[in-house]
Amino acid sequence: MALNSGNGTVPDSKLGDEHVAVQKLQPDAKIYDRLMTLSGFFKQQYGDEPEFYVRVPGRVNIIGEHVDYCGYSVLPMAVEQSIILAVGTNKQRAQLELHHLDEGKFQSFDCDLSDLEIKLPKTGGPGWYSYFLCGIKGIQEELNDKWRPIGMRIALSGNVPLAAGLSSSSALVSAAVLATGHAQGMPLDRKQLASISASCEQYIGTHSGGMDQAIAYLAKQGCAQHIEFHPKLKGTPVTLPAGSCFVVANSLVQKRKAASSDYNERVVECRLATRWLAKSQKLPNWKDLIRFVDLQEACHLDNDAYVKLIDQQLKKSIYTREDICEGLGITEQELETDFLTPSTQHMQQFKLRQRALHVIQEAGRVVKFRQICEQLQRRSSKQDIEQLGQLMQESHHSLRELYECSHPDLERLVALSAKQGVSARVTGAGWGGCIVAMCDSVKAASDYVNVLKREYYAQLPAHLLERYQPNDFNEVVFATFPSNGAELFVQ
Ligand code: NG1
Ligand code: MG
Repeated sequence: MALNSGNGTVPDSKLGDEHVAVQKLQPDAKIYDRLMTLSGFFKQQYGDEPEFYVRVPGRVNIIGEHVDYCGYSVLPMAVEQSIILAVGTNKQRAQLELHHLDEGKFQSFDCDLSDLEIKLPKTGGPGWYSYFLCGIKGIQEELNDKWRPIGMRIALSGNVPLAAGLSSSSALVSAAVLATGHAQGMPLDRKQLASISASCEQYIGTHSGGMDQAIAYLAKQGCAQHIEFHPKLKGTPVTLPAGSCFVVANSLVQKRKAASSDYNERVVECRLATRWLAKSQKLPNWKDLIRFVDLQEACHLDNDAYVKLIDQQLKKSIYTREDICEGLGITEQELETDFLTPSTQHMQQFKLRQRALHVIQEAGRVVKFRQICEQLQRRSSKQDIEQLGQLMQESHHSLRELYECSHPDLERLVALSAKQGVSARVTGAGWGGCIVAMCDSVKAASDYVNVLKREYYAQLPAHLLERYQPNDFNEVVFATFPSNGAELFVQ
């Protein structure tokens, strides 16, 4: 099997694992049955065989929440749940055709690719296919005048829970990027595709960081990844403590991030806090500094000095628009055009100190978490494992108190966990979605899951029952093991 590298044809074996290799689909592959079902559906829709398949996983973030867009590292792992695509191309007709296996829920979509447009409704959030269009647009912009309008017929299916903080949206965007890149004959460099995916998901209107797309491409089976964004994207495998088992529990409170401004409000507060601090340090380019990490570098601050600076410069109480304009020496007009994003124009109040403290301290927790995992490789100690749990608890506390992105139902799950002696925290953006919990063994995880089934899921209040038909709950609370990043198969 050979891959088009853009400047010739390179055998797969020479590309190493920084590239997505084209693999021959083996009947013993874990994903085989799902792909064959999708292949049958593809044939039914389009009358012929798909040319290739794509699989991109969702992820669970173990620690490092709401820090990626500030330039700080995170520690996620890919989950087994994924988006899969069956793809056929058509060089004669630049048409995109999308059929979701779950046709009842996701309406089919088609459009002309020579005139690609991502339309976002004023309310209600974007249609599911918009995420796919983002991916196509990402590759189109990257290739620029090398872009060829090639038609794509797609069948897709996904089992990543939606709007649950497990990154179903980025799995879809990243899958579209991979399929389009391959159809265009691009070299499939994992880091490059991750960066393209992160930038183009912003067409949805969320000013997110790059965590989800990075883990979607850089994940390796069996380990979590420490992902750094600054000075450039880098993934380092982190072996989780021997015997530990991570459990994901979905609160069933859905949070459609793109349909609300909560996430972007936090991004805006972080950017404002960075500029406020930069101005206080008399940096002439204070207006251009929008990530905490850039200020940290410009002022050579370690984490303790950073926290001290925040403590000295940012007040506890709420900043009004007037406070911000006066402090930064800008007009309200400038605030709106240069500092607020389209979905945050309405903001009247800002919390700068609380958001800044969360980010800087959370960034420290990520580094510590990785260090402890590495120590545990050399000598296992109960104390170290307890410290990991402690870090997860501190992260949750900070997300609830300083970042204010928890939810009463998530709090119930975290409290039930604490009662079992299990450390747990909200994972993903929050305001709903999932918690991630760390158990000491597979057996402990299974006992813990049973407790949650009994005490949370078997007693769902009416507002959650409406959305969820109870079954055995295995899809909403499960132990999870680190899976592989993006994959491409041919038959
Ligand atoms: P989720 O909640 O999975 O969509 C979001 C962002 C991440 C990161 C986390 C919070 C997107 C695509 N992803 O994840 O970049 O900021 O929130 O840590 O918006
Ligand atoms: Mg998402």
